[in-house]
Amino acid sequence: MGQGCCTSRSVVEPVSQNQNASVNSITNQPNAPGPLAVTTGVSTHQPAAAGGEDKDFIPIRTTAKPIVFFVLGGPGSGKGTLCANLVKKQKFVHFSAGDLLREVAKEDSEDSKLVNSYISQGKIVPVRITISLIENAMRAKGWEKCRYLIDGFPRNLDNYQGWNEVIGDKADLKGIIFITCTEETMMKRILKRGETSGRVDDNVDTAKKRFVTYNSETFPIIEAKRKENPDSVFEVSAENSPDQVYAECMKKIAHHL
Ligand code: UP5
Ligand code: MG
Repeated sequence: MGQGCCTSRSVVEPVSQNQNASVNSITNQPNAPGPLAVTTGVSTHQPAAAGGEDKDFIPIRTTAKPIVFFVLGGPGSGKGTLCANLVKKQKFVHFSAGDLLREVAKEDSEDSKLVNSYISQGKIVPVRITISLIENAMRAKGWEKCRYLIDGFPRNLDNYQGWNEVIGDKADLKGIIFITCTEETMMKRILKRGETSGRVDDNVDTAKKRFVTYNSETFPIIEAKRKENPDSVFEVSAENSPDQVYAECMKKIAHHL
């Protein structure tokens, strides 16, 4: 399963100078935080006494929304590998939806049989299962205290609607890190990993089914997001070495961190 460590995060947004420490004046900003947000007037500089004016006092706003990036790309393209580097170097918290589901598949329950059968056929597990795993995992890590990479989700329109219904405005979704890779490279990587992974889907037949599902259901989501807002899709080629993939990704997302 993906891993990472939480860091206390403050979204620091200096507002105009000459404003006293007025919380209301901050929440009245057009980009005011949502219902879970906390606003504070914290500054290293002490504000002037009530009624006075202090030119140097700059209030700071702290939002209580987790920052989220979705990480999408074909099967075996290198989503998990890139995420591991982002965790190591940028202190993200990483959840692979596939890993969360594989944990469920190991249990002895009705859901586990269902999940196992979907994964073995390269099909997409019903969103009610996946979204609750993701939300629980984020809450267990501290919710707004972390910034998250959600790897391999959303995989289709239904997944995306599930996210919007359950999490939606409660998170600050920055966009999709979209990893591109040829099927030839992906197949080679899957089969190499399959020598030791023990994954029920790391074989030629299931990999081919995963490619079909990716092309017909996941790729259209990325295209739709790109059409809606081209700046919310951060495309990265995964044909190069993991270090180069990481560097290219950082160039694209750095200004969102
Ligand atoms: N590798 C990686 N990057 C490399 C590089 N730059 N150069 C050389 N080698 C590189 O990498 C794969 C292999 O390639 C590794 O051996 C790695 O060392 C090497 P990895 O980083 O693991 O690729 P990744 O894209 O994460 O591959 P994965 O197989 O995990 O992607 P999938 O999207 O197929 O799998 P996932 O686990 O996300 O989902 C599995 C199944 O779960 C799905 O098919 C579906 O049935 C189900 N699922 C859902 O139903 N809903 C969900 O929301 C999520 C999953
Ligand atoms: Mg993976």
